[in-house]
Amino acid sequence: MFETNKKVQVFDDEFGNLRTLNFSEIPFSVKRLYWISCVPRYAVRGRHAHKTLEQFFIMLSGSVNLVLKNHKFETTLKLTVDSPIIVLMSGVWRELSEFSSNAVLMVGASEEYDESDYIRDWDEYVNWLEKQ
Ligand code: T46
Repeated sequence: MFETNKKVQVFDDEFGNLRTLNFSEIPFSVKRLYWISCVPRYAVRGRHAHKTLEQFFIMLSGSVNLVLKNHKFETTLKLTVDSPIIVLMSGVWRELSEFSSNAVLMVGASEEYDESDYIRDWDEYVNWLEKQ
């Protein structure tokens, strides 16, 4: 469902923080980056799954709650700048909530944007899962 074992190099000191991720750590070719910020506290984002898209999530600032689930499993992760990078496989439902006011989430994706890859309805998602 997801992996958290990717190595980030940390060069934090009294002059600030510098962290690096080599794309060789990521198990897919990165075709797209996007980032989410200025999310109001009441907002819930995501609420969908991807049929094929794989992604990695890096919290650049602040925090957010990330729920990952399917019809049999559910977990909630609180992502902060010190959390491991989350590599998310395809076929997982995700919901993002409780963005802190300074939250900036960067996402790397295995494909360019394609709305037909999204399943945005839970019942449709469960039907799709059962056919896999
Ligand atoms: C995901 C979570 C974490 C584009 O046109 N191109 C893009 O690359 C993206 C990511 C979005 N859009 C458009 C589609 C919608 O009109 O931006 C609008 C907002 O997208 P969406 O409602 O999908 O936003 P989130 O935050 O619910 O979901 C996004 C990603 O779409 C999704 O893959 O896993 O962030």
